[in-house]
Amino acid sequence: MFKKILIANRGEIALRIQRACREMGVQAVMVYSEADRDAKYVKLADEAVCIGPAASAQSYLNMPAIISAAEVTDAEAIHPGYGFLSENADFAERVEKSGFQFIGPTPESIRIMGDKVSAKQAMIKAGVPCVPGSEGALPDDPVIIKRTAKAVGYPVIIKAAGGGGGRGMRVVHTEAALIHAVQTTKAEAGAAFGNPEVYMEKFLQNPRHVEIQVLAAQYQPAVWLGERDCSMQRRHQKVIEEAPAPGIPRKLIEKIGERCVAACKKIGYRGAGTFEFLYENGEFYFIEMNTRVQVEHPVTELVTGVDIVKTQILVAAGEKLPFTQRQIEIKGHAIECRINAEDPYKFTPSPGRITAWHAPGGPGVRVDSHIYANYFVPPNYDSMIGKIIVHADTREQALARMSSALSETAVEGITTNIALHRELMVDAKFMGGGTNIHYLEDWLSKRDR
Ligand code: MV4
Repeated sequence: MFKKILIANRGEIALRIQRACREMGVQAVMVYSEADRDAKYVKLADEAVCIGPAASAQSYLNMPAIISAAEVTDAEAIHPGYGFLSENADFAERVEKSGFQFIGPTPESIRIMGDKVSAKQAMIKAGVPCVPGSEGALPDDPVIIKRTAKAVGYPVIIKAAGGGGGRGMRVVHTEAALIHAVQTTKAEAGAAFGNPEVYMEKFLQNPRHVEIQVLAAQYQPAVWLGERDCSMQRRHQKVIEEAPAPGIPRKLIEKIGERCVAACKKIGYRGAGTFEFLYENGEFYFIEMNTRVQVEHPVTELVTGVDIVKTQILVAAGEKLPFTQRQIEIKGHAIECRINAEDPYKFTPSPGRITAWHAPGGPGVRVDSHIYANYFVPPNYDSMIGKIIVHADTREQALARMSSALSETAVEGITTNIALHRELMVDAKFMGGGTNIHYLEDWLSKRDR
């Protein structure tokens, strides 16, 4: 096992990784920007290195500064967390070329999955069901583009190969609008991602977002850890996640999970990964793969009992998975609410000093957050300040447990979305389970004020 790991991230996930290190007897080196200098998790680290000013581009995205910090502290491995450099294949490559272990998949896997066209081709080859669409990137010939759309059937969606997570997409309803949409998406993709390639898919009108968590060690079968339903989102930002996904037949999910495991073998995948699917009319359609630990990993941890972050570290150190597929059992139901420092109605960020913080507790309640009373939420980063995650025997009990946890949570000095979560936990449709990716935005647009 490693003696020392550098954590190349901030906030709640930096603390989450630090906790895993401590439990494993691994020293944790934190890197931090000037804006995070006073954070408690920085003080709690075995060592800490300032890597630059508040702006992410000069600190958490600054590859030479992070690699230098690993060199001066003699760390053996780098955990990238989520966001920032976590899915940057060039970073993973530079980490390895500098003699450190990247805690994640190979640069090659990251590169294949980062290009959504090659990711989809890999999944088709591996037998994972995908959304019907173009075979690979669209050519320039308008005749072929129109023929493809006709075969797929309108509406179609044009997506950038370099996009993902909702960036660089355009829905097209008619042939009259098709060629202009393809050209515009291409131009935007070239400018935004340095890759003008686009592909086409059938546009699914009312899907749910259901994803499969996997963990893989080299030379060993991968294991899938059930699914998460992440359909409650606003502007491509997930707000609530849960496991298992309500109302989806177990047999069907098992079939998809096994396909994901087979795909891991086929592509030589290592580490934690998430296969994202759209689920509509009883069918799963692969859309993207995430090659990092995700914000919502705790719901899977609670229903499986597996520590995903510790396992990432284990397999990066070349150890075997400490469990087999047969030992994975989904127990009960887990729900996560992301707590954001934002205006509850306008959703504008609400950074500033937290004057009071009372965390919820009790059986089945987990809080993943780096905040504390008198903590200053810097304006430079994502507005998520933590997550409340509950676990109970049934979904109904988990909803009640979350309502109770939210009601005893107090954050003062800034505004948060806690009130929004409290309303959603007692919303009849959400309580019924199975709401689709449009539900939250529709609900918000109809709500008073
Ligand atoms: C789609 C889709 C409908 N049909 N693809 C948005 C994020 C990116 N991961 C893929 N996205 C979508 N792809 C087809 N063929 C609808 C979305 C989509 C969406 C997906 C998951 C969660 C929230 C979403 C919100 C709007 C659109």
